[in-house]
Amino acid sequence: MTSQTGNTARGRIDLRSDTVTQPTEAMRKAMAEAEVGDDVYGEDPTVLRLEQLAAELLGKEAALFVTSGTQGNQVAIATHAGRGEEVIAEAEAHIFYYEAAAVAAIAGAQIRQLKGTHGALDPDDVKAAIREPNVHHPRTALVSLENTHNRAGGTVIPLENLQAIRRVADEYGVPVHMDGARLFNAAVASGASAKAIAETVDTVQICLSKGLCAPVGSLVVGPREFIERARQWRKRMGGGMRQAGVIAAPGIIALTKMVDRLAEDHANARWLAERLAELPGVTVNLETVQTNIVIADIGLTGLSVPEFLARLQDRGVLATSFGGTRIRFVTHHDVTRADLEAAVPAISRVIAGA
Ligand code: TLP
Repeated sequence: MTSQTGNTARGRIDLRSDTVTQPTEAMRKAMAEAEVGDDVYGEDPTVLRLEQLAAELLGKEAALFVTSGTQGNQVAIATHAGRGEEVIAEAEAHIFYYEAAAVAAIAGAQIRQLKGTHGALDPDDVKAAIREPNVHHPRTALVSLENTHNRAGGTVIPLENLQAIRRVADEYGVPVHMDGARLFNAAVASGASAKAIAETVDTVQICLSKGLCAPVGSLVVGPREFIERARQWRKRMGGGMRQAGVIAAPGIIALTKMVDRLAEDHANARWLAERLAELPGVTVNLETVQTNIVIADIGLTGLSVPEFLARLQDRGVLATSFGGTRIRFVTHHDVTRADLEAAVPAISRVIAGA
């Protein structure tokens, strides 16, 4: 089964996430031919190449290959923050919402949630949330940002906002981490380089297995001394891998060949969002459709989300529940415009009860 036909061959249009993509043929070939060694000994040449490439792309000293976005965020957070400390994050950040309370369970820190606007924090709120030294207060160990912001609908955090938060954090000597699971979507959508975005933070987590089509893996990128400490956290969390070049090889293709085409996913998401917004009972905030995620509120269709999703699945289209009356659709490499042209009438028929 090739990457192009992966979803089609299963007879379905899978819009649940950009994580569902199949590796491309070039990725499968690179996996088969990867030069490997034991990465816990630092001897896997392909992993080393991937780490160096990621560091260069983001303008940082070093990078660490990890198993997943969650592991990358948690390795980074545990390296920045410890037991009894505080991490400032947006109220619906992935690190809070979708990582099984790992910040509490692993680093032992608590999250201070701040409500953002389309995922962006107000720098004044960040300033007000940084703790003054006092016996009653936890130490503010980290500000963690997310770009693009998943639960805000794949929104891009404006560069000026990141720079303003950086200035506040610098004033108080607090480091800044970015959950950049979809950093390249932010770069492609905004026209800012990944390096310019990464420059505003100390450490970044990037995912290879979202829109970039690699089968597995993420990287934590930052200062060399930080990455060496993060390496021990990765080992502690069971993420020390051996001949990991086999999975690093498609990651190199992800970073070098798969970034520019994200623009196609963004155009497809926009197209889908505009069609969905025209359907009776469906509400879409088009302002938040900035990358490859579309959030549709189906509250006025009279159907519940589980009913809607089940009926849609019967028609060969998959999407996910996003809480309340909302559904998330994500575009990616393995869905074409033609797939979306077929998905819209299917969605329309679900609403019509036809
Ligand atoms: N997000 C997944 C689910 O966990 C919700 C998805 O389908 O969108 N940060 C952000 C912003 C993410 O969206 C994700 C994945 C992660 C981190 C975690 O990456 P993995 O799944 O590799 O642990």
